[in-house]
Amino acid sequence: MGHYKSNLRDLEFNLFEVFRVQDHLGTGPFEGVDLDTAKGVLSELSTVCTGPLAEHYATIDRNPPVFDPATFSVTTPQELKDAYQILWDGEWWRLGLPAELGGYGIPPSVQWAAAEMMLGSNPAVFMYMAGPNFASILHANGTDEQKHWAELMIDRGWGATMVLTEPDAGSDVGAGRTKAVQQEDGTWHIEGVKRFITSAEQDFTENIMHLVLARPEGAKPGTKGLSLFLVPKFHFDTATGEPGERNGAFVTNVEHKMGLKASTTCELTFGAHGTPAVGWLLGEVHDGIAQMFQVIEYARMMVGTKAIGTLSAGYLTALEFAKERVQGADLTRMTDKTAPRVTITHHPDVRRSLMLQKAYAEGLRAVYTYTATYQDRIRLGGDGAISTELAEKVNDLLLPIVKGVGSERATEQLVQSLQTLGGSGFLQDYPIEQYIRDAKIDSLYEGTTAIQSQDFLFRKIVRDNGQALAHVAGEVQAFIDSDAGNGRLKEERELLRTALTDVQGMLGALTGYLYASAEDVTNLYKVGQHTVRLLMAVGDLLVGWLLLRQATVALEALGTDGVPARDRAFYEGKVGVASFFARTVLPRLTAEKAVVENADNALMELDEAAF
Ligand code: ST9
Ligand code: FAD
Repeated sequence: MGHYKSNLRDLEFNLFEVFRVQDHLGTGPFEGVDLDTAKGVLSELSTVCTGPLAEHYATIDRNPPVFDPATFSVTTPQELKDAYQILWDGEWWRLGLPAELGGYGIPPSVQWAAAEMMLGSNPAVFMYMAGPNFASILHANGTDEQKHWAELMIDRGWGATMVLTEPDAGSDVGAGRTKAVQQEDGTWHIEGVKRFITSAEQDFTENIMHLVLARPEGAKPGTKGLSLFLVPKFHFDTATGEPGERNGAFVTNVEHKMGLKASTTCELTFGAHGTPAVGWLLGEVHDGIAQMFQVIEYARMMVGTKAIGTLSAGYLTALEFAKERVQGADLTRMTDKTAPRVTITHHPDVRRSLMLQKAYAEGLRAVYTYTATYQDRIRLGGDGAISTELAEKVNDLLLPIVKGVGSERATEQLVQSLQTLGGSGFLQDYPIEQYIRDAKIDSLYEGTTAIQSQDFLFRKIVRDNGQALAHVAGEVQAFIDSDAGNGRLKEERELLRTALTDVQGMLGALTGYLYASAEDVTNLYKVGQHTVRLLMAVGDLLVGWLLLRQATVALEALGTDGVPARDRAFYEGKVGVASFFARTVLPRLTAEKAVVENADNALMELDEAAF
């Protein structure tokens, strides 16, 4: 029915065979959920995502929402409204809510598996569903009255946005000029222009709650001077939520984009069209950037998961095509012009490319699931093995990997998925060209890859004194030193050992430059040239490690009696892909380390005119 292919088998393998999420089901915050419920949610959602939700993915790309500048309004296609209704009526948004707001008590690890399928099937539609999720931020940070508004947002199905970016304040959020002027009644008037705001206008929810960063008059410069204001599209009866007068936050443009066209990307102008844009300070405290980062952390995980879900769908599309497409003879008979033609899966180069796509799709899925298991532990309040505090740090450490590496590898490997289809991949008969267009944004919004890499090194490693990193590295080391794989994975574990040493070497060189910057500040440039390299290298290390962890689980399963043929192929694939990645990708980290160790500042000394 639709374009989307889910990988339910692999999602379940990660959750229930590798990370054994079920061990925490039925306890504490997950009391109401058992293994059957969790599997039931995923399997029902897989049917929705491969079926009706996916059906009009291409239609809404070709007929995106239309903006009317005269009325500051947007008309969305009926197919988009229908798809949104499928998710809304199915109450799939409840998966992300805490129990006190009507959530089901599903652990984050299972939620993200669910999110992967929705995001792979119809990402723009998922993103319109931010209302309940953002309401939970109001609920966690708001005054008693604002907590009630959060409930109204959920009960009445409002949309919601996160509003940071301005024409001169993108990565540098602290450069924002939108100001907030306090009124005698305690409300604030917001004045300024924000741009690129996702879902700031549509025509299928009763109201939209904008979560806006603005600077109160007289507040200090930078991010620390920003406060978070709640600015509804329509004023509303604070008891019932019934919408009233239009508030003065108007969408004044909707961008024309490369992809993700069904998602409105809006210029949002406050207080410039005859009506003041009235806002309420969240929680009545000036702590805007920290509050907004609660939203951003969720959104960064979402963006990485979106990219990885799209990569998985791209890979499965390429694989299906390759199994059918007959072209050329087997390489061993290339000189025999009468040799039978074979499907392209017989060609070593096609196999190489497919296996690399599989490695990143499945390896990165394991990375986001691994990350989500720390979110489970945070909900559990620690799990005996590690404290909540450490679980929070590890989650923080891994978010830029999920977001930064997930998006970069997805873009890169989706191009390979298209390549597998030859010229056909370039056509709109297949979804991959749209996957590439729709996924490219993932390395840009919610902080570009450069920003993720700086967050990773400066905040998540250096400022943390390497605590979270040491925990993860300790897990990798313990795996290397174990006899996992019953002797089958000995060589791969040695390759992983070298990869870990290489990453540690890169980190050692970078921290060396960092300390040397106390003497000569230009040493910081050497760090800045290589933060993305480090981020990507750690991503490869984690992908390699988790694929090997999966392979050990697979080998164990293969060693038991009566493995069904379908499962046998699945498990053999796990061993094959782990070994392939260890042998063909991990050795490259040695060269990456050498590049970092030999860093100089020639690049920075070159005159701009020479570029
Ligand atoms: C965007 C939106 O791009 C894209 C689309 C989103 C759509 C959302 C849809 C959601 C759908 C939901 C559906 C749910 C359905 C549910 C179904 C469930 C199954 N961690 O380093 P400093 C804070 S939005 C935490 O000095 P600078 C911290 O408070 C636009 N906090 O920064 C810190 O203070 P302290 C996104 C952090 O130099 C303070 O900031 N734009 C972190 O002042 C200052 O830190 C961007 O992302 C962190 N990692 O500013 C901007 N980092 O240190 C990217 C900072 O005291 N730029 N804080 O703790 C940056 O991130 C910059 O680095 C910067 C720099 C702005 C932070
Ligand atoms: P810039 O910050 O100007 O960056 C340009 C280039 O310079 C990038 O390659 C970047 O990596 C690099 N760069 C910049 N600063 C540094 C640095 N210090 N070190 C190294 N490299 C650097 N924003 C919202 O607030 N809400 C939304 O809902 C939202 N949705 C979006 C939807 C779409 C489709 C798009 C395109 C954007 C959206 N954004 C949203 C904005 C998005 O978060 C920003 O585009 C993003 O943060 C980058 O900012 P910028 O575009 O101004 O690029």
